[in-house]
Amino acid sequence: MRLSRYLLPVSRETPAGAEIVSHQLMLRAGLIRQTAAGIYAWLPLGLRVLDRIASIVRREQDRAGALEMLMPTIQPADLWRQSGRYDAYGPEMLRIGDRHGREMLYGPTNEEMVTAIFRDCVRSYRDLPRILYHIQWKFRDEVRPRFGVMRGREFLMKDAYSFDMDMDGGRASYDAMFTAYLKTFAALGLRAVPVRAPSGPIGGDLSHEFHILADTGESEIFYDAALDDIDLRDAAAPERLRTLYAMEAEEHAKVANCPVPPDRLARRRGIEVGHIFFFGTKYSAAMGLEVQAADGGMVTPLMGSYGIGVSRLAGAIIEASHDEAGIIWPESVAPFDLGLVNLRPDDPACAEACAGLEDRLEAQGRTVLHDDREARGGEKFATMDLIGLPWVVTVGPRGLATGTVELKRRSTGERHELSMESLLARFGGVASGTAA
Ligand code: 5CA
Repeated sequence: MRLSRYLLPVSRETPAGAEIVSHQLMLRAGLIRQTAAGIYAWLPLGLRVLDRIASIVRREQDRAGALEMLMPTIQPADLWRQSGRYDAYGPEMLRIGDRHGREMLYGPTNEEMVTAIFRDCVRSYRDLPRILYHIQWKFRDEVRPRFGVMRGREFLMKDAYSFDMDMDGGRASYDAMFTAYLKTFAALGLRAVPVRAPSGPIGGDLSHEFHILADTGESEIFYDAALDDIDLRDAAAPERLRTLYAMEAEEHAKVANCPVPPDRLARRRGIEVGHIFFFGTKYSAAMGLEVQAADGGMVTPLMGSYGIGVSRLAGAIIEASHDEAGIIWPESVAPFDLGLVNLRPDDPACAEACAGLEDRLEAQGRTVLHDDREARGGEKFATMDLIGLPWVVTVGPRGLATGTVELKRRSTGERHELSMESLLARFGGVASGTAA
């Protein structure tokens, strides 16, 4: 992609009203634009990141056996009357009337709708267990939308819903999602701490929030520092993470005898990027979902719901990975794998070398943002640092004379000269975006 044909409104100035670094950087790097309080348009560069985050979330849901579907954003109020949540939800729900005067709403979540759909599709125990999910926009009329996409009013969520015949099945679905979440966040280059959340009347430990540790997080977390040493690639990691102590400050304050010795109790701020619940028959009973069991009797399935803040993750990743110069995208979600800076677009040899490199890297499955604009080198480097592509290749007349280009790694700043052939070999053949 040539930058001269792209839409990348970058800015040097810290935008007014953006309090945290991820919000500032998302605006400055031309990823998003606010269109109303808590509502954002995703510009071309931002959309690439959002799509890559969503596809990692999708991949891990699919691997866990969940089935993707797509439910509408607009829902009839009657559905929510069946569960009793229409009035209970309060002013956070955006209520809409259609031209016939029917009461509608913009969905803040989908328990009611998925339960009604499942109820209408399924009759027998043979159709269970199932986990259904979708990645869809939600609307919550937050009192105080802030921090950009972190606490928006319109936001993209992955929400999954499990249906099981009994408690053992319900627990297995919950565990499968728990493990899928750890894999998802690890693949996004993040270390997430599963925090036990109060689970209401059901009790037990069947609700967890997943937090990314960052100083600007809205929550405060107390946890066993042994968590920091767990290797996520270890097969036993999910079980250890589930059992080690981690609580939000408010819950931690209620714990009479904290099992963690004071010198091992870590206290950090966190951003909630995922939340999973097991709530039994709460919605299935209210909405009349019943299936026939093997013995002929009728059973009300047990359900859980599992959310990930897909758009919030874009901000959370930046909070966890940036420096004074800008964003440092993990390779798995970077909007382009490489930046290509032409220091002298007016020099035919440089222009030809860059065009050739762009084509060949793309043919090898790499995505490239090629800065072919007439602008000073310093400005181009600053833009590349700001938008945080993992690798930047610089081509100039001096290097070309000896057949070399410069390769810089954004995360460490380390740079070295290499031939174009070694560059192509280094970024060859792999579609996933990891350099050798
Ligand atoms: N029905 C359940 C799970 S499917 C549910 O809605 N859970 S939730 O309220 O915890 O939301 C799930 C995730 O969405 C949160 O963990 C958070 O990452 C994200 N989220 C919630 N509210 C917002 C918001 N206002 N802006 C951005 N992301 C949000």
